[in-house]
Amino acid sequence: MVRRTSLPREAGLTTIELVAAIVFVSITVVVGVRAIMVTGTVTKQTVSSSQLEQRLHRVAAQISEELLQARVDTLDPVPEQPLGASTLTYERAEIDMTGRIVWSTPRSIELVPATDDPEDGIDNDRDGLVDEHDIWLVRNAGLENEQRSLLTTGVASFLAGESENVIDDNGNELFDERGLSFELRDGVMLIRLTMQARDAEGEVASRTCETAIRMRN
Ligand SMILES: [Ca+2]
Ligand SMILES: [Ca+2]
Ligand SMILES: [Ca+2]
Repeated sequence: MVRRTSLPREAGLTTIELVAAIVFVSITVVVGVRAIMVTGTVTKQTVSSSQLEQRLHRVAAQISEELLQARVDTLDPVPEQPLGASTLTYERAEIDMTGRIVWSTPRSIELVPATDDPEDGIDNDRDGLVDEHDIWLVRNAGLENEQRSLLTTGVASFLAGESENVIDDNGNELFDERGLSFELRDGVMLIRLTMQARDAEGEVASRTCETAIRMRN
């Protein structure tokens, strides 16, 4: 008489349960990772109005602080009406080791199209913004040891109310000015900036600010 114990049957059930448990855990992990990825994407692409406002004023303050020590007669180009400028090169006052004021090597603030979204009227990188631009701060501009720092992304292609038609659509006496615009008027630099971001509803929000600083001689 062959005696059969219940051990193999119990072991078999345990194995099936174990496999089922592993599959369940794997699915849970995959779903969890996907949820994190989706959440991360939304966080990256959407910005609340107050966050956009804060970002706008932070960038405007950084640019103002940088230009506050720039010498007016080193500005290239001189950003006067009717075009102003969206990119500036200049020298800046700095304190050397002995406490004396010296002039820096050339620096520049540059507005350039975002790498993944060339200017063609199409949202190539599908972030909800069309032809958005970046602002770069460049130290040792044009020299072998040039250093580039990204100040911000999400700058509008044109300042709020302006478009590319050789008309001053927004009535500020500049023609077709960009999302970052410099204008020198009687020794005062006007810095205008329009930034954009997609909000949680998928709408493109836009904010603009204007800052004025007196340039040093
Ligand atoms: Ca584009
Ligand atoms: Ca885009
Ligand atoms: Ca204008």
